[in-house]
Amino acid sequence: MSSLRADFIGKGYVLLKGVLSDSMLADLREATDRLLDMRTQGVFDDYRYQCLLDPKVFHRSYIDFLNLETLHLASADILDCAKFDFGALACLLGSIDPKLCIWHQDFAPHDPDYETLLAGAGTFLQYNCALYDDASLWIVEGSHDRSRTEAETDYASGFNGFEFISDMDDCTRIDEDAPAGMPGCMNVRLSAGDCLLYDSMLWHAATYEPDVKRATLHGGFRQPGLSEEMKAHRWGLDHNDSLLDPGYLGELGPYFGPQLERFLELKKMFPKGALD
Ligand SMILES: O=C(O)CCC(=O)C(=O)O
Ligand SMILES: [Fe+2]
Repeated sequence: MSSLRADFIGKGYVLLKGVLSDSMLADLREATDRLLDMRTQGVFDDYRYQCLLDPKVFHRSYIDFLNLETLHLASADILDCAKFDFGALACLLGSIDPKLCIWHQDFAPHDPDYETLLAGAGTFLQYNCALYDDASLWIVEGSHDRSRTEAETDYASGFNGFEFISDMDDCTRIDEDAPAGMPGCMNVRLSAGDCLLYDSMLWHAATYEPDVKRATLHGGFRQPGLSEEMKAHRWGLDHNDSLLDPGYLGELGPYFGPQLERFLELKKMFPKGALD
């Protein structure tokens, strides 16, 4: 087994330092600055832009990013397959007010796929690739392939009834150190150009600080076949409708080209994606 894969399965994440060149960073920042301006103008008011390949915001640098060899080869190593499925591309943008994305695993114990997802470490991954220094994310290392501990459940239950993204003030009334009070947690500090590949079954949380500019590319890959097997792995197929007519994207490149073909096949099979 490659050491990247062993590391990923063991800890639930791998940090790739400096995967974006200066010129790619500059191009991507040009693209995401437009998103941040749109948010300032009130075009949308979310903490993320979900479909970066949408023609309203599309920029060629996103295709260059999706063909980035280092990211592709590391993902192939971790997933132990040369070709894998693409799970859409979003951008995390922080918030205009102090917020906390509360502690969660992307799928909770009541989800029918929960146990299978815990058992599937190394078959799927999600990434946060930072265009600006980004210390938003918190994780509990090693929590991706085991049941929740009582201490974790107790701490998280302090925030029961809270919105997924809540006012930081409300959270610090529960725990003045939130999110740092979660047992065994650590803060992930990404420098611009770093990329964290992680298992979305890790306990994770994120702080959104208005004074800190954030534009972090967020997407994922999964082994072929998982989308057919499990609803949880159909994330992204329900949106991105513009990709059905992808001429506007131009040249698709060696990695993203075949991934888009397969994405469109899956989208036709599961038009409602994970919402089915
Ligand atoms: O903002 C982040 O880095 C994490 C967001 C997240 O965990 C989610 O949307 O499920
Ligand atoms: Fe999450």
